[in-house]
Amino acid sequence: MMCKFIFVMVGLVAAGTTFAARHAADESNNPKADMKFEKDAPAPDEPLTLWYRKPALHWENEALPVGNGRLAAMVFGGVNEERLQLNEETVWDGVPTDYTNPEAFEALPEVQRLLFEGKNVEAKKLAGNKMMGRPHKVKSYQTLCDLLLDFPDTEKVEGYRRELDLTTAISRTQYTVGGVDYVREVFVSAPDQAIVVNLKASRKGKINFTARLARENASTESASGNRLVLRGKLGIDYEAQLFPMAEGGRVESNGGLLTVSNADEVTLLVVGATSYNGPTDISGDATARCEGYLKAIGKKPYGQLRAAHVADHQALFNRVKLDLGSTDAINLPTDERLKAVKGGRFDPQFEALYFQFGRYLLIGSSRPGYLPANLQGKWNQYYKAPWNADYHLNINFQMNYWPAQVCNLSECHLPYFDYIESLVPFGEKTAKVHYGADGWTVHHLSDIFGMAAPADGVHGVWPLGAAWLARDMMEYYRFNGDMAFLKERAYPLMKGAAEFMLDFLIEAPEGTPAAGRLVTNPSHSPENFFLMEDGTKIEFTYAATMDLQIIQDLFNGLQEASLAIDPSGNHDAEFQQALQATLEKLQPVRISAKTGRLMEWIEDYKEFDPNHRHTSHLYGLHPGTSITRNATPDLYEAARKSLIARGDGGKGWSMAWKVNMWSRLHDGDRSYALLCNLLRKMTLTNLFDTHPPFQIDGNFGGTAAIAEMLLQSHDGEVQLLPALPGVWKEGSVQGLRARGGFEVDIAWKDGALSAARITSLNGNPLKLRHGTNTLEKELAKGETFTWYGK
Ligand code: FUC
Repeated sequence: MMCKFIFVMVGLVAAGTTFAARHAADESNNPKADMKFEKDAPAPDEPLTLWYRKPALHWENEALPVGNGRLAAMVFGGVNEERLQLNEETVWDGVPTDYTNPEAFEALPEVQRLLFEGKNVEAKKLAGNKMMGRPHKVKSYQTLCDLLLDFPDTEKVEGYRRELDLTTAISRTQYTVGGVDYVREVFVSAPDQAIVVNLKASRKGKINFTARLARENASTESASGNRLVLRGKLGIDYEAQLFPMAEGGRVESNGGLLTVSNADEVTLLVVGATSYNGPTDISGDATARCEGYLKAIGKKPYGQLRAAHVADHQALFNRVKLDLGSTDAINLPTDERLKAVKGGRFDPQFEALYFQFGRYLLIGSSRPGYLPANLQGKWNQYYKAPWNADYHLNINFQMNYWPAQVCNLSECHLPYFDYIESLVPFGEKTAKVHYGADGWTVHHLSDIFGMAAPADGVHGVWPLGAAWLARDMMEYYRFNGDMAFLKERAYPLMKGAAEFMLDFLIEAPEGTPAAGRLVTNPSHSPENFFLMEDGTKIEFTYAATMDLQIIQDLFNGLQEASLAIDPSGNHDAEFQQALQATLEKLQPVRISAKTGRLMEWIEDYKEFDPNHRHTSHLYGLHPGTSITRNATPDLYEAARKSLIARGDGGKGWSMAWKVNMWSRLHDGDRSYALLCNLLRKMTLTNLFDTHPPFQIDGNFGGTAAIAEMLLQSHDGEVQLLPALPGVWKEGSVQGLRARGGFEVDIAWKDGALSAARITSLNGNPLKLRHGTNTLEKELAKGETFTWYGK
């Protein structure tokens, strides 16, 4: 098919306009030209490729992400101008800060009394004045800089295609101008810690461009070896350096502008670093770090850099394969495919692509030794990002890591735990200063400078963050069976979070619905408002259902951990007894007599917004495990009613959460309907999730949800195809991981299991389930077993 695209881009950048002024106009740095695109680009033969027939105009929904966990880039694929927006994970505004507020503890008893007396408005006012962190705002994660390439202007382009190959983690732009084929590849290497841009042409001497690094309030200069250097200071110092390697032609660098003339092939290495050493120390040497990275790379040829990068990426990416079937939609460019999906087209390979894209994003934004993925992974073009691209701890950050274990990316989980540990000293201080409590606590968001106090508004007075984060350490143990991790890292950290709870929990007085029971106070159900009897709209309360479920989950995890460490039951016995006694006295989760749903709050309040995006009170269903079909059938059915009442809408992450919840309710078709909502309503043409705006948790939650539809292991057994939708008639998945330490391959046909191949990683006993069929089996470590479901 021959088809001609003509598009006109408006708003050419006037020569001499400052970078700051242009950047303030947001997308104005993006490639622009009047250009004709002729001849269709060929469809790729690799189904795990995102590809397009035009350059990206907009960062958020069109540019393509590449990253190595620490550095990241968004690639536009322009022809006359290329914009690469670059990130380094520690480029945060702000400085190490003590966020605690010594007045908080004094106000606590009065706030608690007011809440127990039903004076929620007064309690909220007092808490807002006295209990917030000082300061109670964090600053933003920021862009490192742009790399802008200017090519000789052209008006006629043939065979244009830009793509992102998930299997190699390379973004490639190719086109033909004047009979010369140009290919540009961009990747971010983990082994070499650099952003690598390679430019090739089909004829010698045809590579001509200028390059510069650009950012607001930064200085740029040329340095030895034709390097470009960009430097600036927030609280931290940040720096980027570009080093060119050219074959043939001429390379010059003057005043921060690199000029390449008539080269045969060029590779640009961009490195970046800051002075950040950790939450309380920003005295590092960004320049020395950048120079160190370049020195370590030396003069490695492009082919060697590329091969090392691909091998490193594939060692992680290739572990999981998913085949849900295919249609000829596979031949469409990704934006057209998404449009067709939005129009209702069934495209199961697109769903598999979306699944693998989530895995790709985790590999690109979370690597051992570095910071974990924030609200935008590591991809952010702003100086003030939405929600500062921070770490939100009341669902978003945790959701980022839901796919890590089940999707066989255990290494990518490690930054999450390192980060949690880094919060402990700040959490200990916050527990003492704000609550007079032992242990550690964090509230609903954090940054890279140790924020643990209540932030933003009164909904920030929610000291459950540490408990939720800590319970995830148990998940790492459940999948990996790593006893050293359990003993040395998970148990102490979970114990610290539980110690805080033992002090924080308070007995509800006579006359309250929870009289004589232990409750959290103050509390709220993130970030939902209810209506009090007199019609007052408020979110501030005590004993929100989610709190109780998180505490139950954490304490049960500690009991399980203790038994794993010493099966005779003597490990940390006194503390374990305290946990058990507290669990017995904890306010139980209740079902509303009026609606048959799980009660979200201590009283059977009406929600202000019945379709609110958070489904916090169903935490026990997912990601928690206290609500299951077998163990708590009543709560399980009440949870179903609650989920139905909440509706099928929501923000990106909330839709993804609901897919996970419907999977736990074993309703494959409803899971699929919600997955379709996520793809149709909350997915941009570059497959980024949109809250809106772009927020990466929906991608990760969506990927985890697809895995959850195919495999579950939270209820003491490995369940095969627990929520398989009718439309996925035939398919297979390989390389998923299950709790207990199993690698699982599954094939199905006509909706029924064909075969499952289970490999034991730790020699634990295996209990398998498919529908009502079960099988128990002893497997030695490394042993593989095939089951046909009967
Ligand atoms: C929570 C959510 C919002 C948003 C923010 C980053 O506060 O309620 O929807 O996702 O995190």
